[in-house]
Amino acid sequence: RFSTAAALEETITPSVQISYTQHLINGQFVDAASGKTFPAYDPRTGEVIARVAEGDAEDVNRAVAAARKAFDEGPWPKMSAYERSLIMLRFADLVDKHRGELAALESWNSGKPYEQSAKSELPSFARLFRYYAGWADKIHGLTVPADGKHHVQTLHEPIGVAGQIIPWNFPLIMFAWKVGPALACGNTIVLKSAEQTPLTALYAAKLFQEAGLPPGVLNVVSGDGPSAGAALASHMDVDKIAFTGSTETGKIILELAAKSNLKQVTLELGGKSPFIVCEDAEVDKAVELAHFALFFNQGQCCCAGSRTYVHERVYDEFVEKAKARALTRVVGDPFRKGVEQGPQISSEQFEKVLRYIKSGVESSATLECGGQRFGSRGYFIQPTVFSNVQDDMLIAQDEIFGPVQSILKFKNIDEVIRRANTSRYGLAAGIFTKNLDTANTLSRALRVGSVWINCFDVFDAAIPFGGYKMSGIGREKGIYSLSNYLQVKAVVTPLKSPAW
Ligand code: TXE
Repeated sequence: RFSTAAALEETITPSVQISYTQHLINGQFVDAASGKTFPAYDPRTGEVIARVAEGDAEDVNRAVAAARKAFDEGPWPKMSAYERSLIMLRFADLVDKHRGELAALESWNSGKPYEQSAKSELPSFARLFRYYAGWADKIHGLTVPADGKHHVQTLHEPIGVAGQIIPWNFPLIMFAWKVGPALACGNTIVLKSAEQTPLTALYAAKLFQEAGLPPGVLNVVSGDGPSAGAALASHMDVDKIAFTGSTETGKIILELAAKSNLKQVTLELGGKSPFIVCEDAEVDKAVELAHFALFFNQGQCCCAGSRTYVHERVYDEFVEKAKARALTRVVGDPFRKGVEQGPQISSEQFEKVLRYIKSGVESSATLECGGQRFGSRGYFIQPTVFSNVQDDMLIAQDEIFGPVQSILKFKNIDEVIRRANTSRYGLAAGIFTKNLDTANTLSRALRVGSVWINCFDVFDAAIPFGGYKMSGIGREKGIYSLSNYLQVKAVVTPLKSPAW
């Protein structure tokens, strides 16, 4: 039961004003140096909802200069860590206070269900900042037992100016994964939001000013990747760049960092994650979890379980039920209660997903359901299920980033390990089994950064996340993310007393 296409004709008006559309540089909202603006869209209709300052190299220069000054002259990196954590906690309280507006803005500009934004993503957003606030005053160096008569210690210092480039699929959550650890460690920041979703980063940055963050510590520039993004990645005064997006762009970022000042780089890139349903699986539960693993957030998740491997013994039943479940997925206006799936983010992504569906049909996978756009305007796509998918098909190899489930059959564990690991990606995997030996064998053998056993997409602030292979470099969240934003300095002092 898709929601009726007619229901899309009357869009629900979100209850929020778009108040912030300029760059935030040095604590001030300012126009682009060029005076240019670009449109932000409502993906339900393709209509323009705001015009936003369009940053280029000059705006990035200004933002980096502000961040540099705020780092070099302080007070931020020199402030007591406790004071830094209090500002982050105040920010989290303001996020709770403005949860409704932030969630409405997030859903309006990205098309994700409002209930998902308000009940899951905004609480996680505030939680992430509280988590990192907790770290701020718990970052210690070590005392080192070096040979000889020396007192040796390490200082864990902030790196300096962090450049951060984020994507559009989770605009606020990605903001938190980047900004949280950078601030906790005492860095200053220039963040470039995705051109598809510039609005919530500006709103959040405004709340940070209100929470008492000193000017220049967090600067937000909106604009395109090849202009503003590339200027940030290649800037000589940026000490570190963190990026989330496509593997293709990740390679460009690494190259720009190498060609400029060898700034440190962390990358969180694409995926083609296996979701493995073993022969002992309770099929109904496996179907529901595999459905969530793929279709959540319109299928626009880097870790989506986009290769559903099902053991031959339960395969036929699984395919039948996966199709039935996809047919009941409620597609519609993301502001309507009960809607599970809104539109894709943009016309580009909409076209890309439809191209992959076409390729699946042409490569003779079996189209079980869906396959078409949904409705006649905006970027909605029917939940789509393919069975009989083979490893060498494009739909089993490339990141589709849409509501398209590909089901593949396997016979035994060794085979599925080999096949799951042939991907160039290694971001995540799901395993569905009651057998502990099978779960242990698979979780150790799979070359991926996250393994979810009988669960999926568990994104606690303390759990590290990142990729093997071409899914990225480094880990975000948890204790591991702090090292992305710290330099280690060894300090050596001779010991004068021969006895001590
Ligand atoms: O990604 P880009 P796009 C994947 C997904 C999607 C595909 C393309 O498969 O279909 O990528 O999406 C900035 N220098 N993911 O084109 O280009 C850009 O402005 C510096 C997976 O949107 O990687 C944006 O802020 N920056 C992913 C960010 O990079 C540049 C989430 C991401 O855009 C740049 C999104 C350049 N030359 C897409 N070019 C995930 N891992 O979650 C672009 N950017």
